[in-house]
Amino acid sequence: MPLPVPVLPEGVDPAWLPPAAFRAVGGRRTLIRGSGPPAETVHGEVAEACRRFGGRVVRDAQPGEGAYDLVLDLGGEGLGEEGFTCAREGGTTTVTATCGRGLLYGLFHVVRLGEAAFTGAWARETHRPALALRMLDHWDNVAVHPVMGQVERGYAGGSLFWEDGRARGDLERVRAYGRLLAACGINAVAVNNVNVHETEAHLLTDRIGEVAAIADVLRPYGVRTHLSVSFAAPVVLGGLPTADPLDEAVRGWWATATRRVYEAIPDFGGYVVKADSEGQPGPFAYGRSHADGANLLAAAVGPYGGTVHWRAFVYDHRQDWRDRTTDRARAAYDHFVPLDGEFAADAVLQVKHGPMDFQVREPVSPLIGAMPRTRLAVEVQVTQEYTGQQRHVCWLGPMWSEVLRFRHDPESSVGERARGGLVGVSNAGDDPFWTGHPLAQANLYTFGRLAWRPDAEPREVLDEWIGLTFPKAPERLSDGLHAVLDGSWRTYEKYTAPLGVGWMVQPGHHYGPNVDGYEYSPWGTYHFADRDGIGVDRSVATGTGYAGQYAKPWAELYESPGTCPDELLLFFHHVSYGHTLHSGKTVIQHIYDTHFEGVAEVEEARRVWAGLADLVEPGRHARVAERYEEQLRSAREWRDQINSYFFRKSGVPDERGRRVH
Ligand code: BDP
Repeated sequence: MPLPVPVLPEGVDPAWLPPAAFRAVGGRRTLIRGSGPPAETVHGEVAEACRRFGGRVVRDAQPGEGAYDLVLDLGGEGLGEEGFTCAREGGTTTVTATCGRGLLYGLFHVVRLGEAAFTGAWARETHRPALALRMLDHWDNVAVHPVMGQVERGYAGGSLFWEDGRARGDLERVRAYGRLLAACGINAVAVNNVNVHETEAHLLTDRIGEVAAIADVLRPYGVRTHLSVSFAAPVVLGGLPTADPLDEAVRGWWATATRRVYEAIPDFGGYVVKADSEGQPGPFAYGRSHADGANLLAAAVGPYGGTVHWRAFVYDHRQDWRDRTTDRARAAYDHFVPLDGEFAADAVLQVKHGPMDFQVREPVSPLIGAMPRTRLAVEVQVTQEYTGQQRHVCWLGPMWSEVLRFRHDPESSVGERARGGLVGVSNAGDDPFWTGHPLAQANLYTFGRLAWRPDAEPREVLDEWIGLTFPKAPERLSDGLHAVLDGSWRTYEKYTAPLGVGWMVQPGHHYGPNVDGYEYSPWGTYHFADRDGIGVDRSVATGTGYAGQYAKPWAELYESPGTCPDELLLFFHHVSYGHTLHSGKTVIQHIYDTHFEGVAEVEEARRVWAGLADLVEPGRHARVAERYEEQLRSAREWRDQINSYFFRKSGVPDERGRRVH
């Protein structure tokens, strides 16, 4: 039975799959061969497109019988679970896959191509994802948390999955979400927060039925469901006296709990664990290592084909800020590198892309280059906690692409090292535009596509997003969207904390400037600005030694202010305000200039957007326009506070005579 396309509630934006995106597929004669859930999904999509645009769809005839414009054939061999081929010959476009998910991805490939999929002829191309796991972690709480709300660091309304303390009864919107995810290649979702509070802990046991209901609606879109669990579950849920990973009763408890999970969800993806981090329980309490902890859970899920995603975000958030030798940036490497080779095959170590915490500019985590015998997943933050909270436009494609292409050594890029997958903290919620800021949809889409192909050109991915979201966009619209999105990450960087120093944000909620907010804080994130200079000395020679965690040539390059790239200078070094950058400017003048430029760029983007009013549907246009007002207000606040702060510290006026105080 064809699976009907999900029906969106009135007023909900269809994001990158409006009906018009299927125009080219709709008016054709299509043959679908093969069965199984994703093939039914494919059938439903094509049937709906035919209903709208004419054309017809036939099941299971032989390709030769009658002439078809499009053949979607599950008969291919050797393409794995997700691969497909696409070819066009004699007026027929043929997509072949071995498994249903491949067929689904093949259909969305054709949708992306639009008319071009039915023009000319081309030889068979093979498409396969570079990374097998392309996953979103939702930091969603089932119950509304008194401080963090329902979605921790969520800027798009409430949770898509949970409402009023339980799984939504109507999961049609979740089904529509699965469809959007399939169209950009995402194949896994963790449905609850990594900070597992008491209510959420029960999802693992007595509330697994709610998770199973979600898994049921995501499955036809090839999306597997994962769960964040508490390391203390055997104590909290099982009443055992300990959660010691080497204790037999604890191992037995996890084995039983996991068996029940798989009875409810046979294709369950596995567990996500934040342990010994920011107050979450972990193996340290029992004098055990994080490999012991991860392997305990790997042993539970492994026999069923599941994986444990063990997060490397482990650091001491009760540091003494007067002690200049402790350095939060070192923590993940110091904790985990000694454990390389000790993790079980079904354990994946999930590492944030930078050593700190999703700042607008960080070096790539040295840990990613230092654990060759461990399956690693790289984690990025799609939700814009530190990049404007979906009130500012900040398209992160270029940043992620830089990370994924970075090479710790000549052998492999980060994208190649991420054998355990690419994970993003989701930016979606129950907002009518899914992501609060309609342009933040581009981040979600880009994440999925870069996970499929880490070496893809982000600008080309953006073109795809534009084409799918605004089918038949006139050139002026697509130029305008590029104008406001392409450089938006660098614009954001310009008007916020300078040169990689990070963290000049309001503590707690992390929106807007607070020059000394984290300066005397046990969380361990400092800039050390005084009257003479600014920056954190992380050199081996005189600083915390962090630079030494990299392989050559990076260790050498970062070690000296003379060779360190400008954009990371203050991450690695404490320098005087008069220090000259490679750009030829002094640090203080760079700060002033970038802050003026950043605001001017936001003003310009706001102007460009206003000029697109006739080309964008009014509700969407108005939402973005309203957010630009806030972005501009906030960018000016950043500029004024940062410039005044550094003027007062340094006493150096702007050489161009602008007001900096
Ligand atoms: C930080 C967030 C916090 C998360 C934490 C994490 O501020 O809400 O719990 O990361 O990744 O960025 O666990």
